[in-house]
Order: sequence, then structure tokens, then C-alpha cells
Amino acid sequence: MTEKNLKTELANVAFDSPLLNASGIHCQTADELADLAATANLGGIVTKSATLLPRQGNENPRYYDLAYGSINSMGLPNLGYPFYLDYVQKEEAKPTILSVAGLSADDVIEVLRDVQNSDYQGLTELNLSCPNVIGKPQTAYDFVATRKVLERVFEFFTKPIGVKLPPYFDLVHFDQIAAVLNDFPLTHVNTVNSVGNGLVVDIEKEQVVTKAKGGFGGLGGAMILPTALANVRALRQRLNDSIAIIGTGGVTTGADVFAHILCGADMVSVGTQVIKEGLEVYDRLTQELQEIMDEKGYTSLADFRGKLQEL
Ligand code: OXC
Repeated sequence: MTEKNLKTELANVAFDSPLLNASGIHCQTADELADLAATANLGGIVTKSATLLPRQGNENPRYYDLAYGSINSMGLPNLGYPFYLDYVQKEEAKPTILSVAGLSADDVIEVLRDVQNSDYQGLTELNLSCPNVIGKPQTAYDFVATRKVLERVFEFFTKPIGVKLPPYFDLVHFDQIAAVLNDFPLTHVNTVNSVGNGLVVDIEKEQVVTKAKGGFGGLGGAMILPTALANVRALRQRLNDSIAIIGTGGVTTGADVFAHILCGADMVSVGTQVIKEGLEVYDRLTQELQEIMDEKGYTSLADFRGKLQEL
């Protein structure tokens, strides 16, 4: 097999591989982040979404493995943003994406002010789509609220920043969210967060499988691949060229990584499959992606990125 160039760029940050961890996956503690730094074939590190104050998250059970994916209701457990802001300033092994989330727009602004005032020059990502915070809707399903928060952010924030979006299902909603996002100097969108709100039923016990919110939670893994690909494709067709796309959702094979890139993803992140298989998954995905590229005679990601054909 000839050597493949898997290098990619996002907002002038160079990554050796397009593969990332999905936020929330093996990235909450110092030890987990150190594991990511040491993981071969992982291009960059995304932190757990950091909030103003540390959070314990929702009650257990809050993650449940399924043959076809996963359901989670974690509730943003994290160590609080100062820990992650400190971490990304010290990390030297790989580029980082500092994921931040807020329980309110005021929270988000307070956290981002500190990021702006810090020495951190890397990428930040505003999570507007967690489905698991009790009593809090997913901001990015409210197009007016999304515009308002971005207006406030860009009044002072001059560092590279993107947003994490929930999945959209109606073509009109793709038009509406793209119209909002195209009005701001975003570096990227990360699409999709888990598909909220799903409900998994244990027939034997006649029960739900996660505790919080009566068992409603975010779906991930293989079952959401077509939804994720649709979101990558639909947003690539609508967003300004200056806004890159991180494709997230449903990746279990190198073919799935290939499909995300074919739909227009600049980078691809992996969530549920890391939990199922461990961090070695990045070696397998890389090998499989390279084999597909080899069969097709492609030597770089640019050879096929966004080139999905219609019938
Ligand atoms: N998406 C998030 O944004 N956060 C986590 N789960 C999820 O599916 C969480 O912490 O609940």
C-alpha cells in the first residue's frame, strides 16, 4: 500500500490525522486526556464540554451500550472550565479543541471571556446541543436564541471558535440554522451531537435503561450514521466555505470515516465506538481508511472530500 497523506487543517491549525475523539469520550479527567495525547492515529484532542462550575452530572445509570449504538444521559459531568483551560494551554502532543457549554447564555459569556483573556490560542467549540441537562433545552434548536448568543460571543471573542450542533431532520431547518451561522466568523461546525431524545426499553424488566429524565437520552453509534451524514452533507451545501465541518456520529469503520469526508467533513470524530473498542479503534479506522483510499487510487483527503455524487 502506498503511503497516504491524512493531514488536514482546520482554521489554520494543522492536524496529522482527521480523526478526533467526540467531546465527552475519554476526555474528562487528566488521566483520560493524557491517554488521548498518547494515542496513535488520533489527530487532535477534544475536551469534555466545560461549564462555569464543576458538575457531577446526572445520576447513574447514565450510559447504556446497545448492539446498534448507545444511549447516554450524562448531564455534562466535568471538572469546571478552569481545569480544561489550563490543560489546553499545557498540551503539546496534539492540537486541542476546548469544548465549552453553559447552563445559560450568561454562563457561556463568562467562560468565553476567560478563554479570550487567556494565553490559549487554539480552537474552542461552543456546545449548543447537549440533550441531557435537566430542564435545559438544546439551544441550537432555537434559531433566535442561537443568533443571540453568537452575537454576544462575537462582541468580544476574537479567537478561533466553532459550534457543536444537534442533528436537524427537516431541510428547512438546515436552511434556517445555516442562515444564522453564516452571519458569524465561525471556524467550524461540529455536527452532530447525540440524537436526543431517544428512549430505550428493556422488555424483560419493563423498564428504561438510564435514570435521569425518565430514561430519555442521547443516541449515538451505528444507528445514527445516516443522520450524521445527512447533517454533514446538508450543512456543507449551505455553509460559507470558510466554515469547516467536523463530522461526528455513527463511525464504526474506516468506510464510515470515508463517507463523512465524502459528504464534506474536514475532520471526523468518534464517540460510542471508542467506548466499545478502546482507543485502539483509531489504528483500525486509519488502516481501513487507507485501504479504501488505496483501492480508489486516492493519496490525500482532498482527493475525495465533499465529492459525493448525486444520481
Ligand atoms: N451530548 C453532550 O453534549 N453531552 C453529553 N452527552 C451528549 O450526548 C452529556 O454530558 O450529557
